[in-house]
Amino acid sequence: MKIGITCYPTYGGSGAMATELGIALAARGHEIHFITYAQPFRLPAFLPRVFFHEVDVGRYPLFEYPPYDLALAVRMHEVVRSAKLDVLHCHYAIPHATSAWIAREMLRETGDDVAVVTTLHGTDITIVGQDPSYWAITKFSIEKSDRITAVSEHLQRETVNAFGCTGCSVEVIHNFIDPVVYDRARYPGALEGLVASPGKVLMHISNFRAVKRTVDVVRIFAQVVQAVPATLVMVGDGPDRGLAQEEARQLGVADRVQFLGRIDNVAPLLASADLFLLPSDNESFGLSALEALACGVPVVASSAGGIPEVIRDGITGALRVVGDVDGMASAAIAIVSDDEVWARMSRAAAADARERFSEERIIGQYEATYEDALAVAASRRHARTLAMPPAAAVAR
Ligand code: GMT
Repeated sequence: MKIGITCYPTYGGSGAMATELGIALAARGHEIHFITYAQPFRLPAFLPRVFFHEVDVGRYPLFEYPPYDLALAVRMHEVVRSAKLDVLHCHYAIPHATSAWIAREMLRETGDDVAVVTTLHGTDITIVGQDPSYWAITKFSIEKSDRITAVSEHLQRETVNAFGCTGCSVEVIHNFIDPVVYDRARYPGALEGLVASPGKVLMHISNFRAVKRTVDVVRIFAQVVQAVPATLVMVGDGPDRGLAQEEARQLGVADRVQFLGRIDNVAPLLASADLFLLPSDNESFGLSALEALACGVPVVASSAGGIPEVIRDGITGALRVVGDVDGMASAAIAIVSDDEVWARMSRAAAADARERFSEERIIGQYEATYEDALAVAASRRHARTLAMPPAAAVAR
C-alpha cells in the first residue's frame, strides 16, 4: 500500500507514534510518505520506502497567522496525485483531518480519491476539540474520515461523549513499542557518571505542560529520597520546567534532581531507570509509561484517563488518584526499597508490554483499518457514480 502520514513532527507522543508506525509499515513493504512541516523527530535520515514531503506555509505580511491547514491540504493533494497514495493517515484531528478532507474534495475535480484514516491521540478531543472555536470543525472532520481510531478505550468513550459522532464508529488501536528498541538488556549504563552515587533512579519524561503535573513528580521524589538513596532524572522541556526546578529547590532536593532537557532517543535512558513517574491530570494513553514498562521499569502513575489500560495496578506498577502525592510516594518507596518486589514488577512490566502492545500485533490492526478505509472509499465512489446522470458516469 502507499500511505501518506501527517502528524506533529517536532515533539510529543502522537508524532513519535506516527513516525514509529510509518517506519514499521515501511519495514513490512509499504511505501510511506510523511507530509508535515518538518522532518519527524524520530525519523532517521534515510530508510528504504520512506519519503518526506515538507509543507511550506510561505510568508506574507498580511498573514498574521499563516494558513498551515490550507498549505497542508495542497501538499496532501499534490502527493496523493504524484505518489498515487491509497491512504492518508492523519494523527491528531486538528487540523490534519480537516486538511485531508479538503484535499479529498479537491481530488474529486479530477476524478481522483484517497481513503482518509484519522487517529485521535488525546487533547485533540479532550481539550482543543472541545474549545468552542474548534468543536464543530473537529466533529465534522472526524465524521468525514473514512475510518477513525483512538489510542485507548477511554479516548473512544470521550470522543463519543464529546461529539456524538453520528454514523461513525471509533475503533480502538492502542499505541505500541518496538520490543527490540525498548529492551533493558540492550543499553547498560547510559546514566553512568551523571551523579556520584545515584542510588535508585526515578525518571519522568514529558513536555512539561501543566497536564503532566511535574511539580507532583518532584514532591513524590522528595518523599522517596527521605526513605531510600535516590536520584530523579527529568527528561524533556516545556512551560512547567521552571516550576519543577523551583519546587526541587524549595524542598531541598535540587542536588538530587537532574534536568536533562529534551532528548529524542529515550530508550537508553529508560533502561537505566528503576522507576518511572507519571502523575498526570489526564492522559489518553501515556506512551512514555508504556516505553518505560517495555524497558522493565515499573511505573507509579495517576489512574487518570487511559493510563489504567496501560499499567496494571500492583503488577506492573501502582496507580493512585490524581494529586495523591503521598499515596504515590508510598507506592514508589514500597517498589524501589524491596529488590524482590522490584524484580517481579520489572519482569512483569517488560512481559506485559510485549504481550499486549508489541509492534507486530498493533501494525496488523492498522493494516486492517486501511483495508476497511479503502472499502469505504470504494463504496463512496460507487455511490457517486450511481448518483451521476448516465452520460457523466460514462465520461468518468
Ligand atoms: O495531547 C497531548 O498531550 C499531545 C499528544 C501528543 O501528540 O503527544 O499526547 C497524547 O497522545 C499520546 C500518543 O498517543 C498519548 O500517549 C498521550 O497520553 C496523549 N496526551 C494526553 O492525553 C494528555
